[in-house]
Amino acid sequence: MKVILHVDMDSFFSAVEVRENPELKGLPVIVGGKIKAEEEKDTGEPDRKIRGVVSTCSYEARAYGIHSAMALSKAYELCPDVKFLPVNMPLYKRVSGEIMSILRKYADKIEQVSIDEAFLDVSTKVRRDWNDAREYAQMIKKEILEREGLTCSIGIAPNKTIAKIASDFLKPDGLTVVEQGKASEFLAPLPVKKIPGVGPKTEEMLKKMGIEQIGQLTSCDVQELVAKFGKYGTRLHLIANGIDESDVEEEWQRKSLSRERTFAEDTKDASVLNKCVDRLAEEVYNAIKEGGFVFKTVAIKVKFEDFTVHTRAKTLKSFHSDLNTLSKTAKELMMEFSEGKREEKGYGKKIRLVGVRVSNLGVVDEKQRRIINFSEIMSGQNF
Ligand code: TTP
Ligand code: MG
Repeated sequence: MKVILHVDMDSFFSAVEVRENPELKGLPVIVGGKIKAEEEKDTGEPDRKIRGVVSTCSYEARAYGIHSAMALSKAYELCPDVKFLPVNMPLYKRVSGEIMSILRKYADKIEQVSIDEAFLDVSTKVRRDWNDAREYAQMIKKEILEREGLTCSIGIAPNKTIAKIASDFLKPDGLTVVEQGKASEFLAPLPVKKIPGVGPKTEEMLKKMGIEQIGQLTSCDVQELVAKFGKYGTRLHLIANGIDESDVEEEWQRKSLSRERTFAEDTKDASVLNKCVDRLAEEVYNAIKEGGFVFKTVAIKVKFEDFTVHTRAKTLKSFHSDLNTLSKTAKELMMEFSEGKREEKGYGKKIRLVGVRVSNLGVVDEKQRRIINFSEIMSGQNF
């Protein structure tokens, strides 16, 4: 039995902001505007003149008709009291990484498809029936809620497309199971736009053909769909019939794991810097442990008060997975920037941000008793 889960976080950016600012709980909240650079200070003041669009909003804001991609000015018109927060991408990326580490533990295979959603193949984890699958998903929801304070919606189905449609079926905090053999029954009454990839244009064209619900696609002549949409026509017909053979594709492109922190006040204090490196190393270590990774390369990043960025990396002879090696290596690398040396090198500047990264990641394949190396590439991007 093939069991696929699609997990999608609820009103992701705004849910994270509400978590960080509990006084916003229960209020209409929008996150949007221009992307806030990591170093920009958040004024906390709603800037009604701000241009840009809503990235997302809380479900309380959605009750006013506000939605993603709406102009901020329009959102304020609909709800003058709405709380506005600028996009804080580094924060959401970090939370996303933590959520993906939790999900990874539950999956045979995982494919992250956006910052807040992933497909999980859990076929070998769920052995008995679809009730088993439901309980498994409840465990995942519980862990995400307990550890991250966030809710998600999950769809469970025999294939990816139905799982995705199912996760969207009940939101927020939903759980929808579509059992094998019940797919077309589940899909039939849904509007065609629920099929991933069907945008307003396709929807309009289908409407002209008299097709508004997914069920109507099943009784439609495939040739007619192919004539209108080419190959995608065949796919539409298959999906409507509950068929999708695509596999969950593991993200072998994962190359590094990192954590970084900006100090409240720029510092030169070696003990503060070392403490910070230790803490970051521990956070990275937790992510490694949860993901079941091993690492070969440790790197640190330092951003000075003038925003110049320097990185130092060391590749070890073999794979490691322990905290001691990680923090020891990171602190050794940090020595380069310790006060004496910095002055010598002409740096002599205060530090505003420190980051710790591991790359050259592998996973231990217990069956074959060997380490599968993700990639030898060490990319300097997206530290
Ligand atoms: P979504 O999962 O589409 O939306 P959501 O998580 O905010 O709400 P829900 O899933 O409960 O319906 O997108 C995930 C994040 O991506 C979202 O929190 C913000 C960002 N995003 C944008 O920045 N612009 C957009 O137009 C959309 C749709 C999302
Ligand atoms: Mg979402």
